[in-house]
Amino acid sequence: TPPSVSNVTETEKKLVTCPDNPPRLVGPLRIEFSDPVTLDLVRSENQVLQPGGRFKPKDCIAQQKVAMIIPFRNRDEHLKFWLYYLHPILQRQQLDYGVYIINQDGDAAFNRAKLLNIGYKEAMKEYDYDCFVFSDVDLIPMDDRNIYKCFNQPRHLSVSMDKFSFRLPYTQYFGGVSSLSKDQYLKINGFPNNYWGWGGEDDDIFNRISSKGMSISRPDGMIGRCRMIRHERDKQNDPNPQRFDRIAHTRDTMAKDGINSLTYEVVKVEKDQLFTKITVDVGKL
Ligand code: UDH
Ligand code: NGS
Repeated sequence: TPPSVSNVTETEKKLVTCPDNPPRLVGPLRIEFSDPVTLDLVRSENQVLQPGGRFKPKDCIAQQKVAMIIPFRNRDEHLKFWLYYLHPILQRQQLDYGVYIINQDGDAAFNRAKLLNIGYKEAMKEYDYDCFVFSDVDLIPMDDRNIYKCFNQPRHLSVSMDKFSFRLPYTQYFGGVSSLSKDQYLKINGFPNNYWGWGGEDDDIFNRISSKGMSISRPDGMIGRCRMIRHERDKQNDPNPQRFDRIAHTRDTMAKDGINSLTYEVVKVEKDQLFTKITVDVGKL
């Protein structure tokens, strides 16, 4: 005879897949950057995390295993805000996730898209992720219903940024925060490795997606609101004069330039409670 309900202990309860609408979401969030936060404060508020900024819900099985990939160099103040706001959001979203800071070593020209490819590769070495969220370090969602997971089509998440008056700057815009499943990412051969300096790499990614017959999924404009932490242009990230020529030829170059041609050296791996920081030598132009 089956045990009566009262005899079933917590550990015997069969875990089911987490729901499409996570029950603890709160909707619109107050996001501000006037008072700085410390890593120790963020650590004390996120004691549920496993080393490396890893989390999985305990009362259900997450729908997706998501690697959060952040391209990074010398933005520690922004990173603290990102960790402060995002960790609790991602936990309410019931994701099985890890946070990867991909830190470009040295002071040659910044290469955002190559850092994102490295994040994909390094995260896959550690766990069987099926989804990748690529987020700039200075963008914070203003509504936790903007779920940082993957969808049937590549997803653009930062659709309504304060700096663009809460609108898309142009229809094809794919910058800021995006997500691709492993299959979607591999279908486009990952991202370009040869955009040094600022601009165009996100348009190249858009071109890759549309050339493979995929479309862009987006949250609605209210749920997709987000704030950017204001900053000046970084050193070694001036506009790349080659970017217009590059994005005009994505279709010809993408088969040979991407995750299949990625080369780099890992310089250092640091496991914090809040993140895994991987310092890499990406080479130079
Ligand atoms: N990033 C770094 N360090 C750098 C450069 C870029 O961490 O030195 C990362 C970071 O995650 C950032 C992302 O790359 O969010 C995108 O780079 P960006 O913030 O420089 O790009 P954005 O378009 O700004 O936001 C361009 C300069 C705008 C100057 C405006 C002056 N008022
Ligand atoms: C486009 C850039 C994108 C950039 C977007 C928003 O012009 O890389 O502006 O830039 N494309 C090219 O330069 C080809 S922003 O207003 O955030 O500075 O993401």
